[in-house]
Amino acid sequence: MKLPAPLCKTAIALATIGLTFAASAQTKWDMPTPYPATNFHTENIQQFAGDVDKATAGKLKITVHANGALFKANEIKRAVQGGQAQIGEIIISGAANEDPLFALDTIPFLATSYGESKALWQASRAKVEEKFAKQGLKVLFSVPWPPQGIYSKGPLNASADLKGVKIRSYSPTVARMIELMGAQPVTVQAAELTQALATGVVSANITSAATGYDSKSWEQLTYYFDVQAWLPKNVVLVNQKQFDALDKATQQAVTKAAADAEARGWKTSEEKTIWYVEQLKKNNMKVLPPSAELKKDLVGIGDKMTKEWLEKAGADGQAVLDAYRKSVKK
Ligand code: PCA
Repeated sequence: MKLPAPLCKTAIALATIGLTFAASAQTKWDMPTPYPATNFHTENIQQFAGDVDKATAGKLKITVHANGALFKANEIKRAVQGGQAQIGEIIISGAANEDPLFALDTIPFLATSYGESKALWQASRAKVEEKFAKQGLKVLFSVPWPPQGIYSKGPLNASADLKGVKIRSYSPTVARMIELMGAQPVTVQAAELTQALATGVVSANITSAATGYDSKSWEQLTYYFDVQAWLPKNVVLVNQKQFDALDKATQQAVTKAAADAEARGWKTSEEKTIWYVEQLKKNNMKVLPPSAELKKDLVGIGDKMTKEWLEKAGADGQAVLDAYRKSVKK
């Protein structure tokens, strides 16, 4: 049937509106993350994206770009702030130079178990959220890494055994600790770690059993000292304007999936810690507790770093620290 010209035009216009509507009814977000696809943080995030997809019947599609493939670890935060990516994952302490509050969970021996780490997050969450909010970023959820230890080529009895050694660091706080050990910090992101070890850019490392496993530490390193010095946290941040642009139901779906991801992530992190340490042993790494002397050295460094942190973090920091200490009686 041939429509009269004016009607035909209207039909085309309506069809065009229909198409535009269909296209805008689906929102697509890119989500850069720094860690490998098989890491438990990334798997948790994939599940988060899947949950959002399901809850919104495909209205919000989040594509996860793992391993620093879309933006490198140290570029992700700025990309989300600038809207080049809508959502992303970072390690909070990677941003420690921007605000001392971001360094809190990487102070040695302040919070060393999952229970303490949870209490520290509860005491600091509101402040951390406020700091990110000032940068146009909304915190969706945060999940800790397993406790941190030291990887080395040779045995360690005291921190002096690492004097002058190039140790890989992932944040300004870790770099400060390495400096206080009399060693040389070299910043290397997780995605480049295997190569940095293979080429001798660094010959020791401070991280969890998880990242030791991901980077096949046993290929270059022999010892893992299970110091359990702190549990740094990752955080998933969304550009606030992009979040606000979603309809209410979609916002709620994101918030709900985020709360589920946070609960699931904490549980998996804790449960998988033992498995990760076992993999190091299976690959012939010597897994040992720190000697009394090494532990004493590191606790001393932790005390010094707590003081330094308080000087920078001021009254805000003191209040958070007091609340934390009160909750764990530490
Ligand atoms: N793994 C990350 C951060 C802390 C951790 O356990 C890394 O080494 O980069």
